[in-house]
Amino acid sequence: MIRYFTAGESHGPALSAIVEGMPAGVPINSDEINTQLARRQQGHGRGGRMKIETDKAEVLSGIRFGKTIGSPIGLVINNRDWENWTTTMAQFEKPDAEIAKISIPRPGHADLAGRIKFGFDDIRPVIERSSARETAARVAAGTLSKVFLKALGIEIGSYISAIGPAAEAAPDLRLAELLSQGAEAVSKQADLSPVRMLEKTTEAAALAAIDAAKENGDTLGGIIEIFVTGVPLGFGSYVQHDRRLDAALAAAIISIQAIKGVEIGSAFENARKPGSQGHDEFLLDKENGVTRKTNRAGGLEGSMSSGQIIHLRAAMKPISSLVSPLLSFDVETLQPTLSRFERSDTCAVPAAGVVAEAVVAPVIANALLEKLGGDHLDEILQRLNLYRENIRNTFRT
Ligand code: EPS
Repeated sequence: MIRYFTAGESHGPALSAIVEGMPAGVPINSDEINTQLARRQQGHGRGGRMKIETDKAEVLSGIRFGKTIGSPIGLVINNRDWENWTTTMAQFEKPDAEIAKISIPRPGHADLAGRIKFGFDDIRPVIERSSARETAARVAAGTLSKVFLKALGIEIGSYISAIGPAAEAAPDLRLAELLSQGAEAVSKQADLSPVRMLEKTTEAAALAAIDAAKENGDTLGGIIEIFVTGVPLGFGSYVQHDRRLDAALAAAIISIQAIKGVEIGSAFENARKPGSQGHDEFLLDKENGVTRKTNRAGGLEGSMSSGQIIHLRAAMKPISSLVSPLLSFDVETLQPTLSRFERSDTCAVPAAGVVAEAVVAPVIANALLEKLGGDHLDEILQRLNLYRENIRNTFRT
């Protein structure tokens, strides 16, 4: 099974990740991780930091001659901004220079609970590790699983359906066509847009909304649509809470900084409908076996993959570092005051879509490994093909 950890402070020397459990034989092109890191840096509404960084991952272990060798994969992404923070973030000797302590927590951020929980006399360490800068390391780590899955015919993609008040009225007409080519086709199309949207009218409204928010010292959240194509039915399990694939996917998405909601399929709309209109009826088809006209369940039934496209939706809150201050207080003096501004983005929803793809990948990869096992890509592909063939034979009439 694949496990990974990240380390690194936002303004420390580097971010790093260790990915353990990646099967051997997965071809990894050196550009693959960096392409995903560059995608994560894009998007209208990003702040000054993205002008400083050009994220590149160095691979320290686990890959030989362009293929994984089954051993832990070490990844490092240097922070170019570190050179501006060597005093504030000095690792050993406390510098002689006076370093201003931060004592005013930003509402909506980790600042207050982190400061009290860890017993700091300064909010700085909380800001450093809770920062969404950490998602660069997660994208690097998750890309390995994404590449592994792609080699097995399983693709992950995303696009943005809402930013602040700019929300698409209905899914773009091209969505079904793009998904029929595989979920990465959705991402490719979305990546052509500065807000990763498919629908042009919504894109224009989103760009205007971000510009207005920036002007007002405000921030915007939004909604991310995530798809996984090529997953056969029966990954995950209903037999125990920790084997449920829907729960694992929801947990992975919620673990992304600033994500406050996850929906599977059209769950919230379904909740307002009677059962007769809230499911995906089976249709038997001579050519394709079992088919459905709808995918309200988002490709997950009984906590297992249903064989339909997995569709997740994530709600990102507006970033909690605002130029326009919110009401706060000073933790040292207990005096009410306005929150301080920490350099940030106006909107990072497009980037969060790329992060969502990356965190979903190891969950799907693990569901696959749990079902089929295997230590080498070829062995796993053989098993998956046999499983797919068995499913096809079951439905052959
Ligand atoms: C972030 C604050 C900003 C963002 C950062 C997330 O960082 P800084 O304070 O250095 O300007 O730019 O995002 C990234 C650095 C990144 O790579 O995504 C925060 O507080 O979460």
